[in-house]
Order: sequence, then structure tokens, then C-alpha cells
Amino acid sequence: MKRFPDDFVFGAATAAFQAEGAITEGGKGETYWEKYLADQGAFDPSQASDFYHKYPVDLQLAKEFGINGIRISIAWSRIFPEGVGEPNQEGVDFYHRLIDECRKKNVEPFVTLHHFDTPYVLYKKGDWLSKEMVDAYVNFARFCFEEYGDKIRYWITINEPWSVVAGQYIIGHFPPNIKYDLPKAIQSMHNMMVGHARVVQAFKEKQIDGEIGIVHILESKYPITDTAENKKAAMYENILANQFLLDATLKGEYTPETLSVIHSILEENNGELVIDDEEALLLKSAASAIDFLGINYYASHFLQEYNGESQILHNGTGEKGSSIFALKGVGERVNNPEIPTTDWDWPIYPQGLEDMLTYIKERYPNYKKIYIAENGLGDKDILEGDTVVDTNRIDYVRLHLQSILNCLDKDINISGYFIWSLMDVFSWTNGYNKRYGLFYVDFATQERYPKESAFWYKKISEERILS
Ligand code: BGP
Repeated sequence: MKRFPDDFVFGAATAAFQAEGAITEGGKGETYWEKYLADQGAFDPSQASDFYHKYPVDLQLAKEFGINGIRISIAWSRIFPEGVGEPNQEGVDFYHRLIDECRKKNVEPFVTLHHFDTPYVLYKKGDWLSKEMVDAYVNFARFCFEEYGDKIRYWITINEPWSVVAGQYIIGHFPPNIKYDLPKAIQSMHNMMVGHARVVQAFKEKQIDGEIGIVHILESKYPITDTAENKKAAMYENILANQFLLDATLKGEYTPETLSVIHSILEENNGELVIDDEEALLLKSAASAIDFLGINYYASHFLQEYNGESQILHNGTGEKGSSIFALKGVGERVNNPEIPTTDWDWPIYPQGLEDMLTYIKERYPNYKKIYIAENGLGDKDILEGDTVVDTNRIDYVRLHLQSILNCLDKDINISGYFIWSLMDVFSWTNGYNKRYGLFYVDFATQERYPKESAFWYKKISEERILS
């Protein structure tokens, strides 16, 4: 396959809290980020890319540059400032205006209901570890289906459950900043999958004319050398970060292999996973009902055996080579000298995307279709004149699009690609100097400048071939 199909979506992605800014405008409530980021003092999310005001400009740029799909998310705390209760009309109206503008510009909106932004009040009650949160999330989703169901075609329940729990309970760089608590992480992932399943059920019951799916970050895991111990480490991390969620999403149950590895990790880390019968039924029915799987892919990992206590150092500065990621009962990520990495130590390995897609086709043959919902290169871009020469980004995206073409050739049903991100936004744990956008944002003036990658992407989208 040398061409992308005519109906293949060439999109770009955003997320409400990273793009909108205006965090105290329009009656918006707080998420768990505001206080945490203010206490930390590292960077200020209050303006972000000012998408709250500049969305017509960004959508106009999308249209001009051949981008025909956009991932946006609805900030739950704009609609329900306290997570539950009476809706906030100003927030409700904002998303009507935003979606209408997407339609006007012929940029298809793919709308996420939870993108790392639990309302603060529900976070304080335990976030995904509490039943109250899951109930409130289902109510919020129902409200959105009622309110916007006639104008949104593509819905995403949750963005990246793994990143949420890894950030909250393993790495500790998302509130509540707990480190190495694998049992909490695993329970929370399961609860998120139950929330997802209940929302899929609500969507199908309402008979909304549209499609619903979930987005997972899926990074391939390889043994650094072929010893039995290193293979086991790679297999364990794959099951923890990928297969556990994919089983829940597409099989509707955790297979015995998955459960035995999860139980072994839990045993090493002194915890347990609680699944009740009703939840098991819910997962089962959602697995056959969902319409698509979204995959976010940035990197893959190489692992070796690890027998010590968990130890993690997050590289949030772009100082190459400073990361450590070793999990008790799982394994340790190590540098593969043959594979290039970004300044944030993310291995650049397009083959990993191809391997992941092949694994999904083989292990979950009932998947219906796939969107690559995020992929892109975080870099320290420099504005020169009125553009950015981001050759590295073009090379990165070209290689990943080539992997997608290879998979289309293998009859893997991939319907679209969303570059992360449309314009520069802030990065949750890295601030504003890790840029991904097709459009450079001068955060002081909020002016947008198309990078060279934007012109290149437009050409690909128009010609449907890689150049
Ligand atoms: C994904 C998230 C995005 C975005 C992206 C880049 O995990 O869904 O919200 O942030 O990663 O990651 P980062 O900003 O950490 O470089």
C-alpha cells in the first residue's frame, strides 16, 4: 500500500486543560492540577494556548492546512464545576460554540470525555478509586450525550488510563503524587475500565447516532537481550501497561495469563485487585459494543530483569539520559544504544507501532477499527522569523506514517491519524518548553506560526502519499 485511503482522517489532537487556558473563566471549576501546579510553581496553566478564545483561529488554520479531524476534550469541570450537581450554562454553551465551529470548518471533532482532568472535588473523594467518582463520570457522560449527541459523531470515553494511574500512583508526577503503589494503580485502571464500560452502555442505550471508543497509550516492550529473565521483564511490563487494559477493552475479561502476571505483581507489591461480578458483566458487554480503539503511540521500551525496590526518576526537563524507571516485580527500562531517543529519553522506534498494531490484530481479532489518536515529537522548537524548521518532527512523523502504511498493507483497519498536537500546548509534567504542535505558539502574545511540519502535513493530507 503506497497511498492512504481517501477517507483516512488526517487529524490533530488537543486536550481541554492543555489548550484552553481560561481556567477561572466561564464559571469553570477546578481540576486536580491548579493547586498542584501553583504549589509547585514550575509553570502556569492559566492561559495555556488560549484555545478557549482562539479556537476559531486554530480551526481556521486546521482547515487551511488540510487537517480534517481534531481531537478535543470536554472539560468536565466547565460543565459541572464541582463534578456533580447543576450544569454551568456558560460551560455548556462554550462547547456548543466550539463544536459548531468545527462543523463550520469541516474539521470532524473526536471528543474525549476524560482527558487527565478529574474535577477537584471528586479527586479529593478518591478519584477513580471511589465509586462516587465512577457514578459521577457516568452522569457527566450521559449529560454530554443528551446535550451534544446530535452534533458529535465520534466519542472517546477516557484518554490513556495507564498514563493516569502511572502518573498518580507509580511515577508520582500527577496529583496525588504517590510513588510505587502498584496495587492502587491496578485497581484504579480496572475502575476506569468499569467507568468506560458503563459509559459505552449508556451511549448504546440512548441509541445515539455515532461511534464510541477509548484511547489507550500502547508502547511495545522488548527484552534488551534475549535472556529468559529479560523476556519475562518485557512480558510483565506489556501485561501491566498494555494487555490488562486491552483485555478489558476488547475481550471484556482478563485472560488467565493476564491475571496470573497481575497477581504476581500484586503479590510482590503487597496488594490485591477487587473485581465484582456485576463489573465483569459490564466489561463483557462493552467489549462487543465499542466501535473503535484509539491508540496513542510515542515510544517503545527495552527491558531487563530487575529484582530491587521500585525506583523512578522522571525526566521533566529534557536533559537527555536522566530517566530511571524500574518497577519491583516487573523489570527495568534500559537504554538501547541502537535506538535514538528524544531529549526526554523517549526511544524513537516506529517499528514498535507496527508491532503493536500487529499484536492487536492477532490477539484481539474482534477489534473493529483503529485510530492512531496521538503521535508526535516533543522538541525544544525555536521560532526563526515566522516559522520553525522542525525537520526532526517531519522525519519522526514520516517514519510512523510509513509504519501505518505497512499495517494497512497487512489489512489492519486503521481509519485515521491524529498528530499530537495541533498547536503547541503545555505538557502536563514538562511545561511549555516541550513543544509538539504543527503551529508554534508564542505564549506571550498567543500568536500562531505554521512550522515546516504543518506545510509538509498539508501536502501528505492532500496527496495521500508519503514524501
Ligand atoms: C499523552 C497525552 C497528551 C500529551 C502527550 C505528550 O500521554 O494524552 O495529553 O501530553 O502524551 O506527552 P508529554 O506532554 O508528557 O510529552
